[in-house]
Amino acid sequence: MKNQEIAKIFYDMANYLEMDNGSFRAYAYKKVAIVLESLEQDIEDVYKQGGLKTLKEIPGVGKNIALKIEEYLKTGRVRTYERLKKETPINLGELIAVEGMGVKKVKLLYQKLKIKNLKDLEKAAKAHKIAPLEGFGEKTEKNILQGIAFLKRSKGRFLLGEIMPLVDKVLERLSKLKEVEKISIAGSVRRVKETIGDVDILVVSKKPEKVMAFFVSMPEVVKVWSKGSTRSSVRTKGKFDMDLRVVPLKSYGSALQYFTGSKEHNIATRRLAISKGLKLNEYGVFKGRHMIAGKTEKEVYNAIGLDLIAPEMRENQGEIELARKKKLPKIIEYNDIKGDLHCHSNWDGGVNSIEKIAKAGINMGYKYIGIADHTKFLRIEHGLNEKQLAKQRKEIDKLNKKFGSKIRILQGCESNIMNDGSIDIKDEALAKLDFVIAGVHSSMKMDKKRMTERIITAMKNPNVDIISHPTGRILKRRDEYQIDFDKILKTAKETNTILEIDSFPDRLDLKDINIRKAKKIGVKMIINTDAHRIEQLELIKFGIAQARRGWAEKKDIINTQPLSKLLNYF
Ligand code: DGT
Ligand code: CA
Ligand code: CA
Repeated sequence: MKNQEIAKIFYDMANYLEMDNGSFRAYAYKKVAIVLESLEQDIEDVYKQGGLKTLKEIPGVGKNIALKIEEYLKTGRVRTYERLKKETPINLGELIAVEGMGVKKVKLLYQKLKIKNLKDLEKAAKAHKIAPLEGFGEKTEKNILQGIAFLKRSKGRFLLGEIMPLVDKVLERLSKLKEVEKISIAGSVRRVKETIGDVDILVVSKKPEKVMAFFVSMPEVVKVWSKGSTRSSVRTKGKFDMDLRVVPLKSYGSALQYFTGSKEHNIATRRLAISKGLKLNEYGVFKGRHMIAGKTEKEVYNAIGLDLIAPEMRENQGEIELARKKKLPKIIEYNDIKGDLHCHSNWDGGVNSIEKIAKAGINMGYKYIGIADHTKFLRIEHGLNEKQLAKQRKEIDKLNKKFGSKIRILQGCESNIMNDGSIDIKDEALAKLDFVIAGVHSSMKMDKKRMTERIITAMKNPNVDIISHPTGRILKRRDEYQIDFDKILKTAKETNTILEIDSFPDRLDLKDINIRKAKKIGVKMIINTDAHRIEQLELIKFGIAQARRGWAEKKDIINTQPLSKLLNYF
C-alpha cells in the first residue's frame, strides 16, 4: 500500500511548511498524514473507485491534497514536495528526531549557523556555538548533545511497532504459498522485544528453492544479501533485514527453539542438555546418534527436562530453573484484557467521539472502556478544566444509558503532576471521576531526588489511582526520568497506586525489568494503550507482550478483572 509513503511525504511537507511559517497549511497536511496512516483501505483502491471524488471523501482531504495524492499515485512523486526540499536543503527529519529540537529551532540554527544535518548540529554543539544564540543557552546545548548521543546508541535497531505491519504482510504472503507447510516468526520478534535488529522467519517446505525464489522477489524486498536453499537474507523497504530459513519437518521444533533465542537462553539450554548426556542443536535433541526430539518445541523442552517456556520469557533470567522445577509463572494471555482505561477522545482535541471509542471497545471485546483526556495544564493538548470534565460526565452518563450492558464507559482523566507533586485539577473535581490517571508531562529533566518526591507526592493524593508511563522514556528518543524506582514502588504499594504499562511501541513504559520488580513486591499494574484514535486500541498487544516479558500474571494486572472488582480498586 502506498498509504504510508504518502503519509510520510505529507508529514515532511507539514514540517517544511511550518518552518516557512505556513502553520495553517502545515496543520492540514499533518492531519491528513495521520488519517492516511490508519486508513484501512488501500489509497490506490480508493482512487480507482472514483478518482478525485472518492479521495475527497477521506476526512481532511480537500481538492489541493487530493490532487497531490493523485500526482503521487500516477507519477511516484509530488512536485511541491520536491520543490520544498530543494528550497530548504535541510535534513529536517533527522534534526527533529533529536529530543528537544523542534521545527522552529531547526530554522534558527539553519539561519544562524547553516546547520543542515545531524553532523553539523553535533559539530556546532561541541564547539559551543549554540549556547550563545538567543533562545538556546548552555542547557539546551547540553540537551542537544545528549539527544544526539541517545540517537546514536539506538541506531540500527527498529521499534517493533514500526516494523510489524510489514512483517505481518510478508508472513501472510509466505503462508499462502502452497510450498509452505509450516511457518513461524522467530528471533527477537517472536520474543516480542521492544526493539529489533533483524527479522527471522522459519519455514517447513519440501521445495525450498521455490520458497526462496518467491521470498527474494517479493515487492517488499529492495536488496538481496544472499540466496540459498536453506537460508536467504534480504533488505526490505522498511530498511530492516529479514532472514528466512527452510528446515525439514522433523526438525521444526528444535529449529524454532534455536532461532527464537535469545542467545543467552540457548547457551543455557544447550548446557543443560549436555549435563544430561544429551546434545541439543537446531536439528534436534540427540542421545548419541539417536534423535529423541525435534518436531515440536514442547517435545524439545520436555526432552531436556523442562516445561515449555513462553518465547517472551526466554532471556535466561531464571526461567530455565523454574521450568525445571515445574514452577513457571502462569503469565497473562493475549486475550485476558477486559478493558482499556486510557483513551483520549475528541474532547481534548483527539480524533474520535466518546461514542465511537465505546463502539470500538465493544469491537475489541471489552467490558469497559475508560476516557482519560488530558487536563488543563496541557494547553497544546486542549486539556480539560473542571467545568469541562463535569460536562463530559453528563455525556458519558447519557451514553452509558444508551449502551446498557454492552459496555460500561468510565470517566477518568490523564491529569498532570506539577513540579511540586500537586495535580492540575481540584480535588473535588477529581473525586467525581471514576478513576484518575496522573502523569509527568513537563519539567522532565528534574534531578533524581526532586523527581522522585514529585511522583511520590502525587501518589499520596487519595484521588490519584494510576500513574501513567511512570518512567517517561521514549524509545530511540529519550532516556527515563531520573527517579528512584524502588522508592516509587514502595509508595505505590503503601498507597495502593496502580502503575501503568503504556502499550505505545515507543514507550512500553513500564518496561519488562520494572514489571518484574513491581510484581515481586505486589504493586498492581494496568495495561493501557494511551490511544489518541481508535485504531490505536490494537496496540494493546504490545503492552501485553511487555507484561509477559515481565512475567506478570493475570492477577497482577487489574484490567484483567471484571468491572465490579475494578471499581473496587478505585
Ligand atoms: P536481534 O535480531 O538483534 O533483535 O536479536 P535476535 O535474538 O533475533 O538475534 P539474531 O537475529 O542474531 O539470531 C536469531 C536467533 O538465533 C537468536 O535469538 C538465537 C540464535 N543465535 C544466533 N546466534 C547464536 C549463537 O551464536 N549461539 C546460539 N546459541 N544461538 C544463536
Ligand atoms: Ca533477529
Ligand atoms: Ca537474524
